Amino acid sequence: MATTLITGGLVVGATGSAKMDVLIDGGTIAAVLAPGSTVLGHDLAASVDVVIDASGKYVVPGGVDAHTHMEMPFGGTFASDTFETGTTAAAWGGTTTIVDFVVQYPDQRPLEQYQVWQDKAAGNCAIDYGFHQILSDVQDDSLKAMDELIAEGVTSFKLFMAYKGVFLSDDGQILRAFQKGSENGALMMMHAENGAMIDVLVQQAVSAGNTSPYYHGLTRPWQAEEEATHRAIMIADLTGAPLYVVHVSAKQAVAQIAAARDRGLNVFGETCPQYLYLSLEEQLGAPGFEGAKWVCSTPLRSRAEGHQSHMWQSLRTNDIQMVSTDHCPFCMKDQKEMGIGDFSKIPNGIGSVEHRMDLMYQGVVSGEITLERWVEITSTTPARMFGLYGRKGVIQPGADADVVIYDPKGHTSIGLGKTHHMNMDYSAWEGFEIDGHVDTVLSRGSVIVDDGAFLGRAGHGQYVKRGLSQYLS
Ligand code: DUC
Ligand code: ZN
Ligand code: ZN
Repeated sequence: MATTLITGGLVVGATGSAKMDVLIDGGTIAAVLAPGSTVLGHDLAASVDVVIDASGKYVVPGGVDAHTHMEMPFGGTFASDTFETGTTAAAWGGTTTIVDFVVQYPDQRPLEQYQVWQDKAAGNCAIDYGFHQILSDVQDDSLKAMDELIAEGVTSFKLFMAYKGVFLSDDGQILRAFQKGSENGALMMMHAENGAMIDVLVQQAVSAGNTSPYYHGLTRPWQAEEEATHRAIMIADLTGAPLYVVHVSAKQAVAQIAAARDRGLNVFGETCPQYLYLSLEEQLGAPGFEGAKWVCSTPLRSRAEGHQSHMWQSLRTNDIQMVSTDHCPFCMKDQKEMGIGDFSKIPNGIGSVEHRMDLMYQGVVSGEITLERWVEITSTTPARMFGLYGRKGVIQPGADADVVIYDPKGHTSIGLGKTHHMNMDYSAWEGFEIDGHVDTVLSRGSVIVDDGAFLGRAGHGQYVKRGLSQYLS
């Protein structure tokens, strides 16, 4: 394979930035050198096959989106991105690794489902991919499967405190799974919402004729998220399992995570761009059925209550450690439309896998986070959290050459017919303007996006076997 030199750029890492040249040999980073370095008297630029001039641009490790649902069967339909369309869209936006969720529904065997997901992804991905496993039927067989899946590189397991009859595990089941996680080192992931409270509120709203998408938000109040987050933390404390709370949206849930961390527990939180930028009032409250575009769970929160600004603050203080998308796209036509007249039938999910790096970079522009923190929360920490660090999440010798050249003088207009490559008939981010641009994306040394052209291919992406979390204290 070719040798490549990326010259003149500012190499940005989680702990600092410096003008450096990056030498790539095949699929791996060979060296990070002072600009214009010669090696044993050889001018590197004249010796390599390809030189990429990154002057005036940022050179960052490829994004790691640790929470996606490609082709997920959910809400009576399937998430509309396939592994091919979803990973291609991710590549366009500077994400070079995803960690997707294998789903076990009740009565299904985790290992069989793992194989189903491997088959769906194999040969179809444009970027590298790993898997978490959803457990929705915790019994002896699934507990045993947790050990076997770790050997396959599936080292994190998601449980649900909501979605009764679909995903929900009761507290006893959660306790047993966490005991296993404490024993085998798995990272336990939690969808923390009190499903019993929510189910009653939903039933009451629909019976009262309150059926518009806005009520999705009102029937999943922050109290349901805070209570479930607290309960999950108590079970983690009792069992000693490390806990990662997914899609945190309520400031009160952040407070629970922060308090647990202050007590020294291995408790972590993820948020998503929608909880930083979008709100109950503006999006879910849009006229007519429009709000369905933003129906996801946990729901968008009230801006009047200050959740969004608090979430940015939590990213600065490390009360929340990283940002994933929870990419779970559905089209309006025939999918979201299933919930016209009853918001509870709207498939839950938002598509963002293409825009996470840009949306979070805009937080740098607006002064919410630093340039280094941008890299940390979108790449380095996700890699460490999910046992990929060293190979992913960092530009250093020996790492996979997953590199994004980002132009801070460029511009990205998000919207259908502009930058949209996800398989959706609308954009949840229509009209968002980003003061930056993903110019070039390399995946294991291959240029897969360059100057507005997709040069990758389905099948380039490889399965990455993950180790145990490297983020635990
Ligand atoms: N929340 C969503 O919005 N979609 C997928 C599953 C989930 O927990
Ligand atoms: Zn969830
Ligand atoms: Zn999810």
